[in-house]
Amino acid sequence: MERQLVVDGAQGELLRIGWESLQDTDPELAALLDAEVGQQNATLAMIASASIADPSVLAAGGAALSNVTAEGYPGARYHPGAQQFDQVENMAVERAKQLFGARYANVQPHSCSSANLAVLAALVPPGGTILGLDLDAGGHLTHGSRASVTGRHYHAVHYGLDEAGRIDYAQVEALAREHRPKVIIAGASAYPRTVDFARFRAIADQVGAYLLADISHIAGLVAAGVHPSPVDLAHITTMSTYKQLGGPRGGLILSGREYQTPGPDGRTPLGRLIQRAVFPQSQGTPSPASIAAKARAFSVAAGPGFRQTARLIVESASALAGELSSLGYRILTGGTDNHIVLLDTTDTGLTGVIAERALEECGILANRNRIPGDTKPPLVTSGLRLGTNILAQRGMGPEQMAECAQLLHTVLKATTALTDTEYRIDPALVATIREEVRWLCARHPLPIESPSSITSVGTTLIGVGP
Ligand code: DSN
Repeated sequence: MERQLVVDGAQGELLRIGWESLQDTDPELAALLDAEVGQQNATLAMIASASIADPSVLAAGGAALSNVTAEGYPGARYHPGAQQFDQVENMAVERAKQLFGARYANVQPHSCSSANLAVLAALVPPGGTILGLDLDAGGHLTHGSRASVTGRHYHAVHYGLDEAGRIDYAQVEALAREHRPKVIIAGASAYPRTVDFARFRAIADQVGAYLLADISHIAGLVAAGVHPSPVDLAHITTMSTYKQLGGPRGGLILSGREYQTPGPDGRTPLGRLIQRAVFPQSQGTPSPASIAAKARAFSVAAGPGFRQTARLIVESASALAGELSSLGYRILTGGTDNHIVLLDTTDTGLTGVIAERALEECGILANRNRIPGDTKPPLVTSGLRLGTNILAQRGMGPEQMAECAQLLHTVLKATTALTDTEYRIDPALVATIREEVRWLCARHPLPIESPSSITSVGTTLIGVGP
């Protein structure tokens, strides 16, 4: 009789046994992991590059599939034993294509930085010219910053923003005509406005460049149809899967109607070039459990709940920008079209890093960010970047943004800078704000929150806990 290979619930049992074993054998590590869940529940996370993974995504990422080593692609592996993994990877590819309306997907990149490196390696010879948004204007390291290999191995030229803080498309065009880049990169890490991918494509066509759209920050909005999609406009689209997609740490490469367009050699289709550029040219073995988690996340993102959250993200960010403006803060570009609100901290007398640290003490997470014309170094900065991804995942909408803005305002107003990095704030006020934040979070629990943790936060606050 054939041996039974399918054991219902085996993976779940393994996760349960694993957790029990961790608690028994490594209580210190288990306690840290537990504390992280508690902290995420009780903290107002406004990190623009973060989202919360559904528990089913976390479970897939912890699967025994992780034990499979299989280089290559489904059906063409360099190791045996990839029956399940082949199906999982094909599933992830198909789900990614369906979610974004793409014709080609590569789910193997370990991050979007890896994805960008692979795409550039495929399309640009060493020393070739690339054109991307300047880091100080909101670009990303892998868009040609000198701090990244992309700024060292390629001749990187940068466009910036106009006086209103919007992408200066006239400058993009002028620089493209002058430098004839092989690749133009459209994408940002700190840009609160809609990106005009059609305009980028028109410029790329004028100079015979490939257009790479890096949508890491707005992947969720694009998937939900809340931001215009670049997938059929750009030659290649890249993204991280965790920033706004609620997926695992990882990257994704897509191509739409250009997937069969010839690469720089005039022959090889882009899709085939990218396959090779990821494996074997820039990565070895893929991460099978991460790919399973991506497959799950793409499925979650295809659901109606995700679209609703995406709309809430944008409406909340806009409301937050409005509330902060009325409290007297200078919001870059005067508002936002996406999930990002950029605040200039100069008028508050605080640097970005002080604002970040004072807020963190009070249970609010937002990170420092350089702003155009910033005179402070990257570890200090004059800006604060806020994001509404996780607020919306908590079910918060525009009606909660007055409360969030008021919490931010109370902390920033009560903070006194002593130097660029040192500050003073009344510990009693910190304690009060922390409780207010915990209470707000308890009223809007995360998808990862268990009923018992909701109760314990609530009872602590009303003082009837043990
Ligand atoms: N790119 C960084 C950010 O936007 O925060 C991290 O992935």
